[in-house]
Amino acid sequence: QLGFAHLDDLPCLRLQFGQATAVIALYGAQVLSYQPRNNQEILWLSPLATWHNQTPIRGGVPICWPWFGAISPILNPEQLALPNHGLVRTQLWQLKSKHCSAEGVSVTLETTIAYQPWFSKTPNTATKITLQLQLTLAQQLQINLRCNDAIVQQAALHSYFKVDDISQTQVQPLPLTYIDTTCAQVVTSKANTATFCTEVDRIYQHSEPMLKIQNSNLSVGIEQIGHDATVIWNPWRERSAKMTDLTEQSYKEFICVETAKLALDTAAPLNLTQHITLL
Ligand code: TA6
Repeated sequence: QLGFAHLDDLPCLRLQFGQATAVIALYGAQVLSYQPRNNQEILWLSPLATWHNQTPIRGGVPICWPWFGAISPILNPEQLALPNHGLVRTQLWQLKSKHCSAEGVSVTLETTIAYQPWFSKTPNTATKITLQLQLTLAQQLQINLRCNDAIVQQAALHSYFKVDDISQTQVQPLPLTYIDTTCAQVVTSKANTATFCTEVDRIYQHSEPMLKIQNSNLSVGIEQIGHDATVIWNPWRERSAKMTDLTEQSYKEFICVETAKLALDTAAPLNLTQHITLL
């Protein structure tokens, strides 16, 4: 089944397949909820999330495109003030198609954006780029992001997963080496498992195709296809206190496991898939 829903005044689509439900906002094509069975929420959405005044929604599965994070002064010598995580989190997407069958329910959302690459030296040469996000609710939740233009681009599905207690949460298996973004250093760890007792902001290159979040009462599998990196993030207490759309307790309730394509060296069409499964 497929229906329209509103969260406050946010236009959303609601998908249902058996007991499973998913909600996706047209603003940012952002998945906000995935419940594989009644009242078992897998994703985390901030109680202070807002979408007004061009603010990205805090939680769910934000789409980062065509760059991830802040474009650093090295990549962006003009140091233009460009939004963190790209341009489409605050874009209104349109429902392009829908499909319901015995195997699942699927919607495709599309947005077209006039885009001039941040590294372009030629003024006024923006071209129109179309992005598609396909969301399929079946035995698992499948998210697929595609851009058929072969432009230099990064992308990430910046998923926020709900946890009972961040200090009892583990993510694995991860490579031993990662970039620690909190201190801009490459770190080699002895364990292939991430645990959380302080701020964590890590970029893992070449991570396993299937990751697992182990929480005190449930396990979630995250399969990634077409990605070259995984990002793990929890802001912990001090950093979240500076963020207006997180409560004091929020950091205890989520872990971001983000599947990403970060290499800037290829100009191939983008095709990223993330499958989320309750194990
Ligand atoms: O993915 C990790 C990260 O880039 C962090 O460094 C942190 O800034 C986070 O994403 C959230 O970014 P946002 O733009 O949503 O506030």
